[in-house]
Amino acid sequence: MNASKSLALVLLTLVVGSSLAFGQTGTVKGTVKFAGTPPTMTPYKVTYNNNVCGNEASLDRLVVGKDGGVEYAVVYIEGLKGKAERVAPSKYVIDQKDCSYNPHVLIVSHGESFTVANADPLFHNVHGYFASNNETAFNIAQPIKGMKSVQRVRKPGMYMIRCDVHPWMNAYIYVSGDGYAAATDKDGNFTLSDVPPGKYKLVMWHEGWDTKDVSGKPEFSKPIEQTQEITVVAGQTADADFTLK
Ligand SMILES: [Cu+2]
Repeated sequence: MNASKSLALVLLTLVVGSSLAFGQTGTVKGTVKFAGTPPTMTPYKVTYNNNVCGNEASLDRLVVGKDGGVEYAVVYIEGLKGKAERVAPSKYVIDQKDCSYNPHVLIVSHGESFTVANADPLFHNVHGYFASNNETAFNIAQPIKGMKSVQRVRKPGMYMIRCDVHPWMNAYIYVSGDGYAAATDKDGNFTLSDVPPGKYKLVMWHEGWDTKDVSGKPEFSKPIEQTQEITVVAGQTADADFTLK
């Protein structure tokens, strides 16, 4: 076989192979939206470290974009375990800048590690809690600007992160990012791709936004969870929309 014929054969194999793979799985796509006018989120008044942290901090509890789309909701398929992404911890990063966590919600593949970085010239500690019972999962001190720490999270589920020095700093890590979990974008959109056909329970988790001040530390209301049944058909897209109010 000459070179151009064998190249054609390779290309044909690739095309057939990828279309088969495409045809065997489906997609789940949808939105998380806020119905009506969202409540006004009061910023936290910062009274120290103002040169770095500013005078007011957003708690990022309810972030509503275009057409009521809600950012930072987590959508996942319950009980479906699949392709955990095997990637370097440097791909999963929570940065601390201007006394705020970025991103506010991070999805990490189960069994993997993530990096926390400190871009601020002051002390932050990254205190991770199991969201299920509020017990400490990890606690990392980062006193110096430029520090990076790698943390492994073996147990799947939701983790909340707080800074004990700056009580307004809060973020979430959802561990199980095996392709069947996603955080909504700024307009409330999510996509789960390469889902094997079947009937599933789709879960939408949102951290909740009611906040009360307890001795200068914001305490948050319970997260909101909604579920719906979905049917995934090979080569098709199942739509799933959620509404918060
Ligand atoms: Cu801090």
